[in-house]
Amino acid sequence: MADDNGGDLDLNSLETPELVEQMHDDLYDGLAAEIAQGTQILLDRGWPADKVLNEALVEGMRIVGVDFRDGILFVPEVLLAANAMKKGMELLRPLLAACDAEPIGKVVIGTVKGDVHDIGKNLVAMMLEGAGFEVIDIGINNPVENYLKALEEHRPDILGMSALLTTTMPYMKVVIDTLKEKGLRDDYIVMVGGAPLNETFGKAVGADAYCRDAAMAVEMAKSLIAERRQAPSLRRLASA
Ligand code: B1M
Repeated sequence: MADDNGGDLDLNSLETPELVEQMHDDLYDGLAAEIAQGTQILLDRGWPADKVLNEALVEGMRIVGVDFRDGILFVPEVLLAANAMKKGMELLRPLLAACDAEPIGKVVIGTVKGDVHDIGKNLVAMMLEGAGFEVIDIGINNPVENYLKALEEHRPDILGMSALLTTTMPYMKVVIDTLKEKGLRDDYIVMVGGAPLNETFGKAVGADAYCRDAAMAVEMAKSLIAERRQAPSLRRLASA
């Protein structure tokens, strides 16, 4: 990253709004070290981690996404941008996940088969951890067998699935239908998310909730767990 005179630009010398704009440019250019430095400067200037995440990193990645869609950026450049975003997220992770309390629930989360997008899923995992959930992240490109294995091993309250492609999102139904066939569907709360999904799709595949973003995933997880924990006593009352 160079300044207008061709010299190295000192990110520390920028006013905060210019720094945020510069970070959008640096993310676009896949400059990981600069993104890490900019993230740290914003934190040092007192920005909360979620503000840095949303205004500097997620907004920068939104701009990348538009030019990727329009054929201005290609996979290698977008990979560099994703890598730069992850460097920033690494610094935010401990801040977003700081929580000493007992876990309020357990979540297994992973991106579905055929899909390697993991930034949104990682963000959801981080925010859930920050809200006090224990999160088991099974990564990307998961066939149904991986989900079943993780569910059996970890016995979570919630199964979370992510998909970013219109071609991979139908796989969520494969996973849910397999759970049904095995008589396991009611053992878990199933939450789904990813940019191409919507509420109607979530209902159609048989999920308990569609989550538009990470904040909503946290709210949903909390309220669905509370509902489920209350349900047995309600059932007892109904049969009394
Ligand atoms: Co891809 N890609 N990509 N890509 N990529 C998209 C998704 C696309 C929309 C770009 C575009 O055309 N505008 C497009 C999909 C079109 C479609 O299907 N409708 C696309 C395409 C086409 C492709 C390839 C096919 C390109 C190619 O090879 N020709 C290819 C497919 C690879 C594969 O998966 N098999 C591909 C590859 C890649 C990279 C590898 C280069 C890279 C991924 C790197 C990585 O993730 N490690 C990449 C990226 C970075 C993107 C964009 C630019 C950014 C995605 C992202 O990280 N967003 C994306 C364009 C876009 O979405 N604007 C694009 C930021 C993130 C914070 O948001 O992931 O939406 P998001 O997550 C949100 C919510 O959706 C929600 O909460 C998150 C946080 O708020 N959420 C959940 C997500 N998961 C959740 C799970 C939950 C709950 C909520 O569980 C409970």
